[in-house]
Amino acid sequence: MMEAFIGIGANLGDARANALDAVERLRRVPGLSVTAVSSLYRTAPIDSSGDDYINAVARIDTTLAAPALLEALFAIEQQHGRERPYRNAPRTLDLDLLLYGDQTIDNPALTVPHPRLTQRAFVLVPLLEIAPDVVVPGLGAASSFAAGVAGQRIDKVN
Ligand code: PH2
Ligand code: MG
Ligand code: MG
Repeated sequence: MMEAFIGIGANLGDARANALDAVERLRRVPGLSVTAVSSLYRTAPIDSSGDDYINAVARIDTTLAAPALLEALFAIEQQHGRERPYRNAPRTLDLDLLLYGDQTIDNPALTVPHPRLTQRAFVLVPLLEIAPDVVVPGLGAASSFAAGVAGQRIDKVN
C-alpha cells in the first residue's frame, strides 16, 4: 500500500463542482481509497490564463502502481471533457500526481515529485493543510517552502 497525494485544479465551467466531482470519482477507483481532502481554494492563475482556479489536494492510499494511478487520473479528466489545446490552457479538470510515497520517478510520461510543487501556493497550501509534516523526496519538508509562496493569491472557499 502506498500513500500518495493528488493535486486537483479547475478553471473552466463550474470549477467548484468539477473539483468536488473529481473527489467522488477518485473514491470509486478500484485499489484506491481517499483518506483526506483539503479545503477548496480559489487561486490566481499561475503561468496560465482565464478565470481563477479552484484547487485542492487529496491524500490517498493505493495499491495501484504509479503508471496505473496516472491512467486513472487521466480517465477522470477525460470524463470531464478535458482538452489540451496548448500548455497550461484553461481546463475543466486537472489531476496531478504530486507525491507517490517517498518515490522519485522521472520518465517522459511522469515526473514525481511534481516539478513545481514547492513553488506554487495552489499546491503547497492545500497539501500542508492535510499533511503538515510531509516530506518532498529530494527536497525536504514541504513546510520549509511555505514562506516562498506567501505572495501568491489563494483564498479558502469552504
Ligand atoms: N495549474 C497549472 C498552471 N497554473 N494556476 C493555478 N492557480 N492553479 C492551477 O491548478 C494551475 C495554475 C498547470 O497545471
Ligand atoms: Mg497541473
Ligand atoms: Mg496535469
